[in-house]
Amino acid sequence: MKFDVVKKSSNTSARLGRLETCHNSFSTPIFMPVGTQATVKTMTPDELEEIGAKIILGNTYHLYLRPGHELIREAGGLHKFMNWNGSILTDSGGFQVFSLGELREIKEEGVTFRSHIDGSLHFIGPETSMEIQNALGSDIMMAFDECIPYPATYEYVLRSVERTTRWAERCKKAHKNTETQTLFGIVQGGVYKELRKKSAQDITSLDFEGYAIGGLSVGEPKKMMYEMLDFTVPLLPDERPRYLMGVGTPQDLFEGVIRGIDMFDCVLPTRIARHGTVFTKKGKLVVRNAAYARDFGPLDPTCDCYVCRNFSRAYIRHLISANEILGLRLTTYHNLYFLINLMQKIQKAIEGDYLLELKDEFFADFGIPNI
Ligand code: PRF
Ligand code: ZN
Repeated sequence: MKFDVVKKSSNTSARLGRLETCHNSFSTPIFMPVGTQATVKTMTPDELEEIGAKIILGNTYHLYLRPGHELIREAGGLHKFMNWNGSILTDSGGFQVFSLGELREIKEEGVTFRSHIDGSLHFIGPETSMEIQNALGSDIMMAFDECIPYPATYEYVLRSVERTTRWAERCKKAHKNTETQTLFGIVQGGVYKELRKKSAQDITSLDFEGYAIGGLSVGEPKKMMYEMLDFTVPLLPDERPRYLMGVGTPQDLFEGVIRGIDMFDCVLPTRIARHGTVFTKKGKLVVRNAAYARDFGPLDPTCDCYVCRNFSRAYIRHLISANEILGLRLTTYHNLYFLINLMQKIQKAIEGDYLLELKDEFFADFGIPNI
């Protein structure tokens, strides 16, 4: 992997970057659609390419359980298995396993958990996570970390930060395909500045090719998340990509980029799409609502995506009401296009150094209070 900062914003911490993997190269900041089960739900790889997606996210936990990483290795890796020729970043399984609650047990060695599919007993630790991600053949792999829920006590977060560092060291040692696969470290620390600092120092001292900020957007107030970013991002090396994990509302994309984040992923656009909610320039719109039964205009009159050029709110509402699969495909396509297109506008705004102006305009239209 290669990463270059191409241009810096003069009045924010935003930067325009260029990231190159073995599969493609793309500009940052970038939004990564989530493809947990070797598919971005409802989207074909051709459609992803058409909307300008360059890198998607896959999940170690899910693919290990089903269909199994050995099967994907046999298929020639995840890219080949799902026929996606762009880049893939895989999450380590840490976060997904920790989300299981009662079904898991954390020890120094790793995490024992029960499958959400059939209740069978499994173990993932730093070494197994690396082995699985090596088998999947993702372009960017994530270290196996412990993501702490909010709220958590200082003592608990401290112990977990120390463990995440020990696990990160073990990940570096266990990572095999260093030529073709890049490993990112993850900074934790909850909402304690002191622990964020400790985690950032410990993780950066291990010298990863990129750094993620984990443990945010886990229930803390938004203001607190932005404060943590203000504090943590400057502790990361300037010349390496920075990834804010699991964050990606339109507001968070702007606030993250302004604070120096280069990569984002979030299930939000695809998840709300499947519940009949779409992004528009004027904010979110629940197209499933009866109010749109006779609205023959596009989802977003300012959007030039395939869906907005060809279908009406009334038609899409009808598809969703009738439980027709196409409804979910169209809302998903539009929502992903919306965020990817927004990121392209953000990239241009960094290039032309008018990011804050774009943000003010976007927030005003979308209906986000600008502090
Ligand atoms: N760690 C990992 N994956 C994640 C997170 C984390 O902290 C988050 C937190 N927002 C989302 N996905 N490994
Ligand atoms: Zn559209």
